[in-house]
Amino acid sequence: MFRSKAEQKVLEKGYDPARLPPGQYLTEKWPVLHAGSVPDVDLATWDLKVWGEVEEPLTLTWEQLRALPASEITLDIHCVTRWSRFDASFRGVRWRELASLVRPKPTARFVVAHAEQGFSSNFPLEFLEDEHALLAYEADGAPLTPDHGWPLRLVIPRKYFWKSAKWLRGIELLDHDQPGFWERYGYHNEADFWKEERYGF
Ligand SMILES: Nc1nc2c(c(=O)[nH]1)N[C@H]1C(S)=C(S)[C@@H](COP(=O)(O)O)O[C@H]1N2
Ligand SMILES: [Mo]
Repeated sequence: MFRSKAEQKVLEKGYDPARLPPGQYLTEKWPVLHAGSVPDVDLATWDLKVWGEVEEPLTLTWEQLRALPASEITLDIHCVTRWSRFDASFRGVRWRELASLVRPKPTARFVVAHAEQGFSSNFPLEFLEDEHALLAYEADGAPLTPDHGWPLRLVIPRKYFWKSAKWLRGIELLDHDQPGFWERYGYHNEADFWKEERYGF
């Protein structure tokens, strides 16, 4: 059976090559990728807002967020620039902890994640409800570093990693889809890495 160089490397490292989506290669480092600069964040004034199609809009301080029950996930992450990292682990808060506070309306079907400096990303609400989705403040057993999104980043499964907004400050629920930052620049709206939905609609 023919295997690409990228698949051979995955095999050599002892992983199942079926974990590597088309057009990706495995990296053991964790590359840093974003538009703009790493924001200065002051936890004393930081907050997280949840609003839109919800019964009870919410603003959480850092202490309030950290007081919510924590969960851990492990998943493979895939950047549209073709690097993949296996078994990335994150610790943080599941959406359901916030959902029980804000109570999404039945009309809530889509999400816009809002980050510092105007970055945003969009996806259907079911991806936030996924058991592998997280609002994460730790990665690989340590607090997020500033360049990976400290103090809080999203982790959205089954989509290219650009949907996983770093420096998260808000979750907006909508009854319609609304393109985010990279989506407006021509990145694919769905971003399913198994279907290679990289650019274009
Ligand atoms: N706020 C913000 N989040 C962002 C981005 C960004 O430009 N700004 N880039 C995205 C992209 S394209 C990728 S691949 C991942 C990279 O996360 P990492 O730097 O932790 O690997 O962050 C995503 N989240
Ligand atoms: Mo990316």
